[in-house]
Amino acid sequence: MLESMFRRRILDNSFNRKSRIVLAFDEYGDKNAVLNRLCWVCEHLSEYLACVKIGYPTILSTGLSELKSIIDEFSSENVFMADVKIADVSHTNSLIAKLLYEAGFDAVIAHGFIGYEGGLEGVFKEAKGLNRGVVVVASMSHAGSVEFLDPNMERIVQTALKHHADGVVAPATRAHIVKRVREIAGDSLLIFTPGVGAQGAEYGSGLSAGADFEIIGRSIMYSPNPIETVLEVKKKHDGVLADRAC
Ligand code: NUP
Repeated sequence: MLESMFRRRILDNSFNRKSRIVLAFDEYGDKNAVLNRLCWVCEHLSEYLACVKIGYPTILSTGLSELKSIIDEFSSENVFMADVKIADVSHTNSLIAKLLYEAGFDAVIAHGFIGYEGGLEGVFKEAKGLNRGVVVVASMSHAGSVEFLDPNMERIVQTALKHHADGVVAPATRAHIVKRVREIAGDSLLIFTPGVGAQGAEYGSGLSAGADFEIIGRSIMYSPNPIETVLEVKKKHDGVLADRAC
């Protein structure tokens, strides 16, 4: 199986910038203000980031075509992931993924609970055709994830493995889940862990549990000094990675 362009690009960025941070960009509201803020991130913060993850609040505020122009401007240096947690039937999923990939996103996040046949299938086919990435949600960082997602987490990870997803999302807020995902997936899947900072888990807790990346949004974006906060997070990460290497 060929390494997808997304996997190669995010790992290169991570290595070159010594960063395990995926910035969650969820700014919303006035279109121009949001686009300007994204430009600011790309110009001033991205040298410390492995990837910029853009979510619904931003996409719905700016529209895809205006977002595309920013992604085009900064894509040679940056990796962009669309967090729209695709969860429809295959045909619709395929259209959503196609539009996002055409807008320049390197990867999309899709929900794993929908299953492959007639569901995730459309996302994977689109990704394969364009050599882009797919990251599957296996478990979530909020408490309610234990109701329906967590009992099926292992099967979702198996599906992600079987269909050569690039990675999975698992919660930094529940380290045992991240550890279990790593046991099942080995190095075949990248593990992205949200929940650190604003949602309460400590910086470094996802990496300590075995993740590759921590997804961090508000605690950086709403910090009075985002660059300082990013450097603080990186320092924490360096400590955890040094411990992990022992
Ligand atoms: O389980 C998940 N939890 C979560 O918070 C899966 C996600 N994709 N996210 C996203 O991660 C969420 O939508 C937001 O974009 C980011 C976390 O941001 P913050 O809580 O650090 O601000």
